[in-house]
Amino acid sequence: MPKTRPPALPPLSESPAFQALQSHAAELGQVSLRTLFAEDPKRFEQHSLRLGDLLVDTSKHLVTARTLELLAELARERGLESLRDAMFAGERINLTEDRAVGHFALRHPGPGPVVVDGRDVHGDVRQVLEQFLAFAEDVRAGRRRGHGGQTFTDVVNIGIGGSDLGPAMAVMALAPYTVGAPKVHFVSNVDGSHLWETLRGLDPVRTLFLVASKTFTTQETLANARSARAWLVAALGEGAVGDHFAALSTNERAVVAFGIRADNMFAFWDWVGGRYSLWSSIGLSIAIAVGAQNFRALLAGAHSMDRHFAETPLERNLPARLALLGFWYIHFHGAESAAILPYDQNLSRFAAHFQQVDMESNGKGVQRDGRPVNGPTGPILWGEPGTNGQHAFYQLLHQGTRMVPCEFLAAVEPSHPLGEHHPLLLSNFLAQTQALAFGKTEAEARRELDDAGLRGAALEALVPHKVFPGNRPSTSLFYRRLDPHTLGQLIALFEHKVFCQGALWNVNSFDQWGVELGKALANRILPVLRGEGDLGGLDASTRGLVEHFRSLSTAGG
Ligand code: G6Q
Repeated sequence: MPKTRPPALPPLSESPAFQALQSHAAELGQVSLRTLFAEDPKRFEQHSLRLGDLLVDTSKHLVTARTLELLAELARERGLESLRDAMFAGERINLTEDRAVGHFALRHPGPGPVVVDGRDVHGDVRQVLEQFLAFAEDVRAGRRRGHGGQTFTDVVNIGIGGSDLGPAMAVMALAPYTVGAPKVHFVSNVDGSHLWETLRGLDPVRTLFLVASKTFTTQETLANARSARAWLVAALGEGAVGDHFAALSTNERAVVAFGIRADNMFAFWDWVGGRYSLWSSIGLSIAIAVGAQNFRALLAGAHSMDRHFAETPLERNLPARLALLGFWYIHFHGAESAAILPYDQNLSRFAAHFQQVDMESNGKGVQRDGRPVNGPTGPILWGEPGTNGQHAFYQLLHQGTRMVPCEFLAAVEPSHPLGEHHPLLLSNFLAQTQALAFGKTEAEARRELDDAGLRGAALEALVPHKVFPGNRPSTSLFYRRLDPHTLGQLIALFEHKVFCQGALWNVNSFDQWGVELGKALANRILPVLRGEGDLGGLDASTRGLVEHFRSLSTAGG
């Protein structure tokens, strides 16, 4: 299977569609959302998209129908559609690692063929899926037991990055579907506190460990896995390891060398990128938490978004719409960051997961053909669930000096109906999008203060503080309820959004060379911390820090 050749794209500034967008942006100028809504009574209908029960309202954006046309033109000019088609054809679009990008194949229900890298992978994918779902069901039903014959009450997933964030996010998102299942914990950080605090209170007899590592060489994961193994062996003896450890990996040799039985290992493939791997056996923790049927529904939801992405014209295409709007603010409004704000407590880790997916995929300064990019690329992505964020950082969103485009997520039906809680939550979600978009003018602020009885200098002194500039764009994603199918749709939607933006900037969204240098340097510093190495090779700052460590540390001193 040949690699997809990197296109020789001109710099954005020389692209005709980009230039047309520049003129258009100048014409639009400082147009306000108040004006855009006043001029077009059908704006909501025209600017919102749907897929099943999922409504995506993009009307509160500083764009017109013409802006969207020009953005779609730009996407075509940058080859977004052909790159998308190449991904779905299983081509090696991850050029620097010479790999196909096949996470879509993991959620394809069949019938096959589903071709990745020139091979029909459908049979292999289904076989491993059935194996790990059967394992999950056995654990849940108590058919698979620990060394002493007891059922598992706790499952600890040990992994980091893509082998942690996606599954941890999904297990939390689907918490209402986990009733009666073993409790699933996630340990990722090499900071011993993470494992220690997790294991404190767990019973080794009833604890199952899943070591999730595509490469099975990751320093943090192996350190945690070794310590977990020692904890288990101290309580139950060496013979217990086989019954209490499973591995999710592509590296069978290393798994077996660690002492995990080959029949407790669930494989996947090098064409599954770490941050796109929750659909593979890396999702075993999710399957144990929610059961096989719900895991299948998660896959089905994602597949429905794959089909939408693959088949819908760019003008009505959800991932493309989100990507193009994000691009518009980065290039034409100087936006440097973007926020994901779920009004859905169970999506508390959604922003953290997409922080990795987005920033590791598109935080690049070099194009696919090796030339530097000559403009901004991926945004700084962040977010916390509402309404907590309102009492923390929304001040900056409303009245600060930066534009932060926001993506709100909310469910029509609550996961837990509890008195008035859900209407309260939703009224806050809707109010925030309104306040961001339409703000409060000086005249309105003055009138309000006047109504409150303030007059003269006291009133004038407060007016500027009470003004909300508005024109702060947001997308609202409003779905029926956060069930597995919907979660699958949402995750795939944001994955493909990142893909589209990568295509616009012509960066390889599927490698992550930027994480390598720190790893290599840590390996060089480790012996120095142990007191084995020579300080001479270190820069003055790092040397000073190491000396401070040595002077205070009981181990080093
Ligand atoms: C994700 C990255 C990275 C990776 C971790 C864990 O796309 O590749 O976050 O998932 O470094 O790697 P292993 O699964 O190999 O331990």
